[in-house]
Formats: sequence, C-alpha cells, structure tokens
Amino acid sequence: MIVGDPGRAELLSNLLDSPKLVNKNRGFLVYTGEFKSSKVSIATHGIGGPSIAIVFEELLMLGGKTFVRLGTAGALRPEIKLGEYIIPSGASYNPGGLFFQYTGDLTSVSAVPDYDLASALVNELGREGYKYTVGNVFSSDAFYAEDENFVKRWSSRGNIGVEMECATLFFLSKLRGAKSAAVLVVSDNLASGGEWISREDLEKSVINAAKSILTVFSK
Ligand code: GMP
Repeated sequence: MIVGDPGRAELLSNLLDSPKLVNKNRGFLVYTGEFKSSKVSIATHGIGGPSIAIVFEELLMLGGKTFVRLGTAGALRPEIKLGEYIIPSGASYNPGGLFFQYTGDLTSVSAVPDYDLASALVNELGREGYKYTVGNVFSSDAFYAEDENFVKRWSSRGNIGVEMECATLFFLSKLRGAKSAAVLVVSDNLASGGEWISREDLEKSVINAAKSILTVFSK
C-alpha cells in the first residue's frame, strides 16, 4: 500500500502486526509488517508524478509487485460528497514531462489500473457498504493552478476527480508489468465551492479504506 503523506503511513502502520520502520530517508517513511499473516509494506510516495515514479521504481527493485495507492482527490462532480471514495477506472494526464521522458514520443500508454485488483477493491468497499464512485480522474501537476476553467475543462472530458499521482502509477505499472490500483478519499470538492473535509472525517475514511485494501491484499 502506498500513500502520499508520511503521517498517514505512520498512522496506518498501527493496523499491521509487528510493524517495522525500514526507511525514513527524506521523510519517505516505509513500514513493513503483517496483516492477517500476509506480508505487506506501507510506503510513502510523496506528492506528484516524479515523486511516486521514483518510489515505485525503487519498491519494484526491492521486489514489490502489487501496488495500491490510498490517497485523496478533489471531486469534479457536485454529487460526490466529502469522505466518500473514488476508485479510478483510469487516469488522464498531460502527455509531456515524465510520460514523454519514459516513452520518448507522444504516443500514449493507457493509464488504467489492473482490472482484477480494482474489481477486488470495488467488491470489498461495496461489501463494507461504503459509498464509492468508479470513474476517471485527472492527474494534475499544478495543485494551485486549479481554477473554475480547470474544473470545466477536465470534468467535461469525463473525469470525476483530480489528484496528482494515479496516472504515473498506472502508466509505469503498464511499462514495468506490475499491478496497481487506487482508492481515493474525496478530501475536497472543486465543483461545489472548493470545501475541504475535516481532519477527523478524513482520518476515519482513510482508516476504513486502509482496512479494506489490506483485506484485499490478504486474500
Ligand atoms: O494536496 C495534494 C495531494 O493531495 C496530492 O498528492 C494529490 O494527489 C491529492 N489531492 C487531493 N485533493 C486534490 C485536489 O483538489 N487537487 C490536486 N491537484 N490534488 C489533490
């Protein structure tokens, strides 16, 4: 399981049996431990494509094969409420930068999650009765450039949320033959005035999602 925020990695390490802090270089906390006898790691991937790309590549070198990002996203639809979940069925991206550097041209690589892994997450969240929406997100590179035009542009292209890492994670997983998916807590809603979730509600939704993700890993 990979999370953007080191504080979240620390919080969620409490869900593991015998958690061990195995990295704190640059504040990218990584814990290993067990959940229902399955070995899992909870790693910090930081903010944005280049950051998650480095963490993903290094976890892969260390033997990681399946990656679930537990993150947050801003909703681009007014009907998606704070604290609910978005399970991405794909991630849109600007085809320059990191994507261009990896492929060397402007052809695209589908930034979609592993179907079976995403389905298992959908089933598990559904079994718990949590409210989720499956759909595309846009992986932005510019958090503070998200104005009204941005919301119109990206929601009219079929995206229901915005975050910053899923496209890179899904794209690199396709290039490297790894499995990845994501569960995103809706932390803010750009389509209904930009309101943000409270710290307590965010923590509750994050912990519930983490338990579901760990359950999927342990099956
Ligand atoms: O605060 C930025 C971090 O949270 C990034 O890691 C994003 O994936 C995620 N995030 C949550 N809400 C938003 C949002 O409204 N816009 C963007 N760009 N990122 C968001």
